[in-house]
Order: sequence, then structure tokens, then C-alpha cells
Amino acid sequence: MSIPTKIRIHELALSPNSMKVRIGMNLKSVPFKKIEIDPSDRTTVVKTFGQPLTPAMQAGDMKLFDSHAILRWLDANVKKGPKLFAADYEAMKAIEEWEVFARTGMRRGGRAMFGMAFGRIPVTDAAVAEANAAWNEDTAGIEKALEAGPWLMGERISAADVMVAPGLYWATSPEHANARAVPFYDVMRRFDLGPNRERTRDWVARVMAWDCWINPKASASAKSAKSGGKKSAKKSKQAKPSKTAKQAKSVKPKLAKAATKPKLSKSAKKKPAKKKR
Ligand SMILES: N[C@@H](CCC(=O)N[C@@H](CS)C(=O)NCC(=O)O)C(=O)O
Repeated sequence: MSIPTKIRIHELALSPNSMKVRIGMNLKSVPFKKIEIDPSDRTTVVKTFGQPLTPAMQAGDMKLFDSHAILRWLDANVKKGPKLFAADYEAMKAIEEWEVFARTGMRRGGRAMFGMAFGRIPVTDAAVAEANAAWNEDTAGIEKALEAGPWLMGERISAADVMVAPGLYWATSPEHANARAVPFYDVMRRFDLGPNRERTRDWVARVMAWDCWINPKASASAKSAKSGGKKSAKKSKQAKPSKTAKQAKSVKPKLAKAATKPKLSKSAKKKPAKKKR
């Protein structure tokens, strides 16, 4: 199936959910146009998509919202680049467990960080320290999983990495020019994953290297226009499509206790336990 040549992503550049979509697009070498929305005026997004959240995508006549839904669409429709999800049942369930973690496992740090950045929560040393303790606790499972391979699912990059890593970007003291330029950078730079998170930090940087907002070389259109795709060849080597058998054997999200709220199912067939808070 050929995918529409005109793809437009409505986004808030600095938001982790928008990062996920840009990374997915670039991993799959799909060119797209970014449309930065005004966070205080969602009229166009609501009019086009019937809901206010970004990222939201228009691909020809097709409209889709939700970062993870867009990643699924990409993987189902674009053969090029690494396979993000998995043909193997167990591997697919493991990726979906990481997805649950991406949506809910880092809420404490994320809410505090963005709450303070947007002025909804007062910035105090105690509140920052509490959020940083949460970041450290909630990323224990990631650090552990990365002992078994460079990516969450082992040898190959997958949707698990794309869905989880951007949520941690702002807690890794980013120095990229666009990050430094955000108006509340001084608040954001106070957040950190804390001690013993070296693997996690390296991995976040490796995943984020595919985001053209912080790394213009990652852009699919830049690659095809400037280098005939050659520049991407080196990268796609390390990010080749996942081998499902390998993925099946690779690490499942064995998350640290604090990171398992909501508890993640041990068996891939079992539904994840409901969130208790
Ligand atoms: N489930 C959605 C969540 C999207 C979402 O929450 N987007 C945020 C930006 S990261 C947003 O538009 N929030 C509305 C607001 O903050 O007013 C996804 O993964 O794309």
C-alpha cells in the first residue's frame, strides 16, 4: 500500500507525545509537515479531529489522533525501517505492557514537572525533590531491562522504546538548542532521573536522536533531500527491523515495585491489573 505523500502532524513540539510521532516517522523515513499548534487555542484541532489533544495526523483523507495510534498506523502501513511492533504474540504483549507503563508509569514525575513548568504547581525545592525521587523510583525497571540489551525489547529498537523514552527526555537535563529555548527551560532543568540511571540516560539519548526537533539530521525529508537516504543508512543498521523470535525471548517489562503501579501482568495473556491509586 502506498501511503499519502502529504502527511501533516499537528503538534506541540516540546511535548513527549509529539516526540514519539516524530521519532516514529523518522525511523520509518516518512516525510511529514509539522504544524505547531497554539496550546491556548485548540479550535482547529477540535474542528478537524473532534478532540483537542495533540499529536494528531492528517495523511491524505485519513485523520488519526493519539501518538501510539499513529505509531501503530505507521507500522501497519510502512514496511521501510524497523518493525516497531511484533508478529510474535508474546513480544507484542510485552510491547503493550511497556505501552501501559508509558501511559501511566511515569505520571508522578511528569505531572509535577509539567505542572511546575506551566505554573499550575508552585516550584519549590521540596516539590522538585519529591518529583525527582519519583523519577528515580519509577525508572528502576527501565534501568534493569536495559541490562539485557540496548533497547527495552533486547537487540532491536521497537515501539516500546519510542513510547517510553520521550516521557523521560525532560528529566535528562537536555542541552539541545530547541530544548534550551523553551520559555520554562530553567524549571525543566531542575528535574533529573537521579543516581544509577546511566543506562537509561544513554538509551533516552539514543531514542531521542531520531527526533528531528532536537536533531535536524534525523528528519526523513532532510535525509532524502540532502543525502539520498545515505545518512540514514548508518542509523538504520543499528535499528534494523526486529526479529520476532529474538524479541520474544528478550526482556519483558520487569518493572521495579514502584514502577508497577498499575501492576503489569506477568502473563502476556492476562489483562493488565487495573490501576490502584
Ligand atoms: N493519548 C494522547 C495524549 C495526548 C496529549 O495528552 N497531548 C497533550 C500534549 S502532550 C495535549 O494536547 N494536552 C492538552 C493540554 O495540555 O491542554 C497521545 O498519546 O497522543
